[in-house]
Amino acid sequence: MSEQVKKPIKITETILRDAHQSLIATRMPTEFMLPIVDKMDQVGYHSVECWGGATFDASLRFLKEDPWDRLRKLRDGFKNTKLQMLFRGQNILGYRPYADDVVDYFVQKSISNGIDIIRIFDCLNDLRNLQEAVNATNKFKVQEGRGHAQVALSYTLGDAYTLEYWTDMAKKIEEMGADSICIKDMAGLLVPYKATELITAMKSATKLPIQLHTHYTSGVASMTYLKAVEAGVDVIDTAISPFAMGTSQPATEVMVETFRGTPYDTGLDQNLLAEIADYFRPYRDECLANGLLNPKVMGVDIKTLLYQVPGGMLSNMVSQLKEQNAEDKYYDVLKEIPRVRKDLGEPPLVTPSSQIVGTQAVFNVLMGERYKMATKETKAVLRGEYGQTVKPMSQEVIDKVIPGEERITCRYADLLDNELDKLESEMKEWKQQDEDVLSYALFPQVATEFFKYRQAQQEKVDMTQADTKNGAYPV
Ligand SMILES: [Mn+2]
Repeated sequence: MSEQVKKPIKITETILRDAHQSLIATRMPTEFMLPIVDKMDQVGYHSVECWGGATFDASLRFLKEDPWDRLRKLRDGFKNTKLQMLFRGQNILGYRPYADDVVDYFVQKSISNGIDIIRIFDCLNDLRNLQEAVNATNKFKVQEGRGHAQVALSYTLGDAYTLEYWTDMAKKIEEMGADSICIKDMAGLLVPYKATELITAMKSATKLPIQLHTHYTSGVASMTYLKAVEAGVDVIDTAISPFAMGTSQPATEVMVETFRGTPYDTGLDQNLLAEIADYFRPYRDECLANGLLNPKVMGVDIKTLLYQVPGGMLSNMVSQLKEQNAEDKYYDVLKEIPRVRKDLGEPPLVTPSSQIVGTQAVFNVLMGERYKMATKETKAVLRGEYGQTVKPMSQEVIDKVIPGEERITCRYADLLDNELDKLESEMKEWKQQDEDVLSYALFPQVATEFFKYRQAQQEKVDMTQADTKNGAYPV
């Protein structure tokens, strides 16, 4: 790039979604977010990521909040800034594949309640699992006058993941009607000079804007952003400093300062960012004091780079081994993880494939015989229910784990009947808004508990007008 050509880098702020999901188990309540929204709205971010991922589950399960209500309140406050969410393709925000009618309706309601940009990913990078959500976004974009379908590729390393693989995917994403592409590096595996190669190659393959999302876990993230920006990336994901670094994103203020006075100058106001950081800093201290924020997740976890395994997956594995009094098997399992990953077609390791591969590796080591026992999820992957992997799965393992069973080669959701009507009939006694059926679809038990809680709260409010003389209170 010649020095005269200006290309301001755009910033997606993650404090209201990934930053607190990564550092404090997604426990930031809506009431804490709202007072700072007005100030955040003045910054001029490309977007604020604030919904989806684990926020939906955590709101209902732990915070006893209606996630739809959070979205509407944030939409009310952010008058100028685009709101962004993370969406797990055909799994929406849940843990099973849904029929297309549920995917469509969830996309529609996300947009109509306030989402602008939907970042859609699949743990196998099987684009067939993303097409319905992209189509739905494009459809409701026209209807609502708001919406942007971003397809995210889960970044990973391995023989199959060549520059040709990534550029080929970029072309396919453009063909499928997406508005932009994200490289989603959930484990912090993309190192700086590889970022130069990757972004250069992808920019030459597609005209779509490219956004880079990474985590600081392995310690290289801000250098990776620097090289990616020099190679032409359009948008980077950052977190305001009190909730940056560690397992979260690079700090917003640091990246803004890095590019100041260069052709990539973001133009964002450091004083305004400082005021926003001032708001979140005491909350960080509070989270450190109450244990919600563990100082362990703030450092550099170099094992992530050495073993190419996401940090969260390693800590799961350690606790699984501890439960079995088998901590001495740690290195055996570490060696087994890439073997299982190969057997299953070398998928990226991201929710849920990371848990499936990790758990199966633990089983293989502890049972003393590989695939003597296979989990329900391993079987489903081998049957093709999660989609197509980049490499073929091991025939030997298929024959051992699901002998004689039929394997699926079509898009799994093509086998599913529409299910909205059935879901609606199951939960109709609790329904207070259209969106409730979607909360129920994603988390049937958790949502039902929440609906009961909500009703009890509402009845408590009614209590003020209750017949106090007769003590006729709902308890
Ligand atoms: Mn992330």
